[in-house]
Amino acid sequence: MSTLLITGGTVVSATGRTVADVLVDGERIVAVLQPGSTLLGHDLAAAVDTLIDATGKYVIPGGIDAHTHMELPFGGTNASDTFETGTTAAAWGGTTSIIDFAVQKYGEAVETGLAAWHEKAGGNCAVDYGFHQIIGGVDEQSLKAMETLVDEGITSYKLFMAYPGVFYSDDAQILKAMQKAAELGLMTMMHAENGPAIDVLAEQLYNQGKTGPYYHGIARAWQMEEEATHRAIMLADLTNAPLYVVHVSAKQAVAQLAAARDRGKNVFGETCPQYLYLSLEEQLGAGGKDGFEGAKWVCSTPLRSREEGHQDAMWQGLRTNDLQMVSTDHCPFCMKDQKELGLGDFRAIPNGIGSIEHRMDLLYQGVVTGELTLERWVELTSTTPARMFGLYGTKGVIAPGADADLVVYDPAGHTSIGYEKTHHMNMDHSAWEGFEIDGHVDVVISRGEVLVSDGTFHGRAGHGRFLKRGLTQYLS
Ligand code: DUC
Ligand code: ZN
Ligand code: ZN
Repeated sequence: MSTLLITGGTVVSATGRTVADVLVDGERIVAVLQPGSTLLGHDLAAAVDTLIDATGKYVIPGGIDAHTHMELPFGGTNASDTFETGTTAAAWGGTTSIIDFAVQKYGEAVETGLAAWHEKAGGNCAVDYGFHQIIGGVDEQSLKAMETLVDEGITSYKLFMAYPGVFYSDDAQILKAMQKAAELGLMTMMHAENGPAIDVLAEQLYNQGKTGPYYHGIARAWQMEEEATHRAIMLADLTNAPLYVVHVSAKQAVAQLAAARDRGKNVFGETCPQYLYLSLEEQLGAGGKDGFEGAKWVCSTPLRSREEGHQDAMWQGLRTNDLQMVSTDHCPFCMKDQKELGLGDFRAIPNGIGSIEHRMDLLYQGVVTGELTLERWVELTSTTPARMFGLYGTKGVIAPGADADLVVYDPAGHTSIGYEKTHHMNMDHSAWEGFEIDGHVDVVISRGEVLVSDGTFHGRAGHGRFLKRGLTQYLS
């Protein structure tokens, strides 16, 4: 068991900041100390195996990305990051835990889908990992199978109001699943878009010759997100099931969440970096309405119009806690052979963007520009994900007894994002090409092991362990 001391950094939590030393023994944090303190006469700096000087830097709990899709089968192909490449990229970016989505396909047993996910991830992750369970076919069998999820450490499951014929659940199925979830204490995660209506709009656009990626954003209109968000909230209200709406991008959907929260409901929302920074006009429309460049940014929910103010509403929602978290929805696809499946038909472009490596940096820009406080940055990227998904205490906090998942972040550093520069995700492009970041992930530690330091990766596939999660710790 090795020991490690981080000295002189500003330790940031969700509620404050203080200059302190952090002592790690083996996999755990054992003390947060006054800087330079000698513990019962021991010169700690001389006694530990590893000494890290964090003077002038922030020491934060490792990032938790609660929404990733490694190797997700989608649109006739698979998301291009394996658990090894995706979690390695996560580590480079200061994320030390992920929660990925195990998939139950329609017609398959939940247990089979879950076992397949354990098979893919086991022994392959560089950082710790947990699972949510996608229920792709709500029926008597899958409802029964939900009863065993809590014992498996899987305390949240996802339904889709979109993608008819693939993952889609209708209202009757959602109602039944939420009733079961309320009984079991499971968190219902919802992809809230009206899929059947979107498919009609998409077909109409295609038939008019509007076939480029830009029209993906037109077909998936904000009304489709607002309506589904409202419907999900009402079904959750009726069944008394806590609800977490994933990848919120429309300002009208945030308003629906805010209204429900104002009524005292356990309704939560997540947004993603792409909905804070990118837009329908600039990215989906890159290369013109009929160009194909925009395929890089085809994801669902879609990027929204900047003119309409959705991006500003996301930042505001993060400040007011109408949105509680920022996850990536990391679901990377290469342009070659993957996004290209949708050349001439935007409906066939696999949906997803790769961001796992950049979430901490991109959100830190919100601190730099004054959108967020330093403490809120930590809360949105680590502490709330831990609380929301039953990991808090072990993860999401710098305190004695917690896992030593720590990031030393240099606010005076700089990160130039680019495919040829800082890119470890298994993709042939970067959705964040050219983004210049004020700040730098200097050192990344997972359960006491230094994964990244001095611009070098020291981690390994297999270090990451499966996280058996408890029930949500966020309910009011
Ligand atoms: N949205 C995406 O962009 N990709 C995967 C699934 C989803 O809902
Ligand atoms: Zn989704
Ligand atoms: Zn997703």
